[in-house]
Amino acid sequence: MKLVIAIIQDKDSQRFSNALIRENIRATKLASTGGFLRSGNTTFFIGIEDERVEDVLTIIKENCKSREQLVSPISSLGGNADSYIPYPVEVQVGGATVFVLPIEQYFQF
Ligand code: 2BA
Repeated sequence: MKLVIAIIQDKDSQRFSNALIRENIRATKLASTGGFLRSGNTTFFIGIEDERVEDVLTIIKENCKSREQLVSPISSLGGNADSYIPYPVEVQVGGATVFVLPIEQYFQF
């Protein structure tokens, strides 16, 4: 069994969630924040049998798009002068950042 951790953009979250439900794949969705943009993204925890990991990766690729995002000085201000960027910067975000971890033990009580 593996744990797939997928960090995706909020805009893709509902579509991705629906695709997982259609394929009968269980997941937990967490609201998260990117350390760089400091804007919201969504992190999915998906516990899945080894032989279905590829299916999950395919669903991620089909439902999560890469987008250009402009970082404005205002939105990059985290209340800390060190993080101030004095001009707009374009960054490419996503489609998804994915980690696949081995699961040592899995219980449901
Ligand atoms: P953020 O940290 O908000 O990063 C958003 C996008 O900004 C990144 O897209 C990347 O294109 C750019 N970026 C991040 N750090 C940068 C830096 N130091 N200099 C220049 N550009 C930078 P993605 O790479 O697609 O990442 C999307 C989100 O996935 C990230 O949001 C973060 O929440 C997560 N993530 C990415 N790599 C990660 C990692 N190694 N560990 C944990 N989370 C990660």
